[in-house]
Amino acid sequence: MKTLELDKIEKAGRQPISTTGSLAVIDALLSESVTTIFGYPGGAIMPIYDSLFGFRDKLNHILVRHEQGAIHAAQGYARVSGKTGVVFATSGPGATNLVTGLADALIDSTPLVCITGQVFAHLLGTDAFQETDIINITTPITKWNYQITDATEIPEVLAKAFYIAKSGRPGPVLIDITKNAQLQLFDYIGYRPCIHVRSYRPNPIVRPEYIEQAAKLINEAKKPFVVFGQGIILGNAEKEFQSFIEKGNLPSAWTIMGMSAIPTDHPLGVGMLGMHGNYGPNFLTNECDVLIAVGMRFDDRVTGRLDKYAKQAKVIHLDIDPAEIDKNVQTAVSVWGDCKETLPLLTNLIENKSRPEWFKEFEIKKEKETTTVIEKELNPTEGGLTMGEVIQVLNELTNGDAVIVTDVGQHQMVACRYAKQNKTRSNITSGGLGTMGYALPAAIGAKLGAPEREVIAIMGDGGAQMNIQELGTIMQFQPNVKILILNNSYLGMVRQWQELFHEKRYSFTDIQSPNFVQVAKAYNIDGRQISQREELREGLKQMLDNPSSFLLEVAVLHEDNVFPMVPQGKGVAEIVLSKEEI
Ligand SMILES: Cc1ncc(C[n+]2csc(CCOP(=O)(O)OP(=O)(O)O)c2C)c(N)n1
Repeated sequence: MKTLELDKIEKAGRQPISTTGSLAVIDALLSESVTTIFGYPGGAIMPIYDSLFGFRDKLNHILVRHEQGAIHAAQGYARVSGKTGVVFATSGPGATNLVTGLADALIDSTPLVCITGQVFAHLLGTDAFQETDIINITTPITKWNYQITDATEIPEVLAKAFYIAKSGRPGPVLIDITKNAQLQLFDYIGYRPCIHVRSYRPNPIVRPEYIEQAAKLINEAKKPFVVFGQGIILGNAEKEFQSFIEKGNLPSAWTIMGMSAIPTDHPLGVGMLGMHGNYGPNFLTNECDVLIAVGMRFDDRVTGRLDKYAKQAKVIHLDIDPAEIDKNVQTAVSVWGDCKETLPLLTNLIENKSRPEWFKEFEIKKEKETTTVIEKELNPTEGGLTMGEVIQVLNELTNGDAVIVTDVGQHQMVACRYAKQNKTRSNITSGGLGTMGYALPAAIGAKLGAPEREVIAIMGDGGAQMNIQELGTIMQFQPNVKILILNNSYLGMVRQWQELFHEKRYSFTDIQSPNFVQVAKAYNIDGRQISQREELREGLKQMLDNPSSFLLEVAVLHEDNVFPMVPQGKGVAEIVLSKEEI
């Protein structure tokens, strides 16, 4: 993009022009085609906000109600749009309020550039007002961070920040800029995007011999099984992945982060992996002969006890991050590379085989899960509402076209188990860090990142109260976000563990909530509370049909449990379908 500063430089015959550090920040954002910023101002970032004032028509700044809201909103924005999320925060408490979101974005590979203000350089290390050493605080939770104390560094450092955030395995970058650097006039010669950083290899060269070895293993396999993660979505390789599994006729299961990379009703999709994933894919991980992992990182919630994980299988791992290969699971063949590049090479070499017996095993397990768990969860006829039936009716009303943003807990697991999703980038959740309070701000960001899509935030009554202040952001900026609170009057997931593993000692998990509908109404957001089965469809319809944001609180069963479950410390084949089996 041609920016205003560049215009001036061209007019000046490509001579340096005198500009401030803060205008150079704005110029960097415009050059990187940033259109949306989530932020909150304060003393140490005021020069940047002052420069932003003149560019409000080009840069849509969303004033959140808490910096944690800003960073989760930027995450939601990045996850649905594939762009880099941008955050502004001031020094001290503004910056430390970003910590949870940075950790979340790092573990979930979300590209962010966070710009924090910092005290004047001459005050650094003096315990100045709102001084905090955000660089040391965030070093282990950023892909890269850097402090700028001189304006001349701004263009190059920001270019590097955007490059590092988005390239290779994406992640969050934090750039801390002292106030003097923001105010400083310097000779500016324009913004140059970064395309290379020494010793950083985000695009590895693919080695054909490993592709050949992987193809040979797949072609010889009797029971091949694909497990895939978010790498497919991050690599925009959904089509390549679908061609791969379709050509090989390979049963494929997703991690929570990989969900929606293929439609959830794809005939080769055998369900979700993980502690509360589906019975078949978890159990049969320990029956396959070749396990093909694509863009996933063998998280412990997926593997269960590692020494009991897929020991019989030869493992092929395709990943862009070499640090993930052989980290948790020993591979027979590793294919280091961008799966958009590696998958078509592999597809070329694999054979199409029908494997009726192997697919039958998945079907048998699915039937068992359906009769013992799914049927009761989705189609109860008496008693209180279940979370599953809420998701089931929502599927019918949205036809699987909505972006589902979940918080953390039982509702998250139930939503991910049962939501129908037709399009990629439809499942936005805090997978790796499990951050309660994520959903409401992330949904705001998701709506801004994909305005044409229906965005539904699904939360528990606990998590709903963790960033509830972001209703104020919705009131002011009017993103059309639907808010669905599944209220079981407990911190449900912790209560479930207390019931199953702590002899039902419910230690501080019964939580009181405000009248959520009244709270929403105080923020000018319409809402409704329902508790009866007869009201469910009509209540959800009212929410979806409302032309603007709407909060629907559904009172669900208080002590329902999410099954199946791979109990902590157990192997994936020790997955249980009910509490009696524990
Ligand atoms: C910030 C944060 N604090 C604590 C936890 C631990 N935790 C995981 S699930 C959960 C309960 C969530 O309760 P609620 O939001 O009501 O959802 P439910 O499980 O009932 O669906 C808690 C406390 C967490 N994941 N995140």
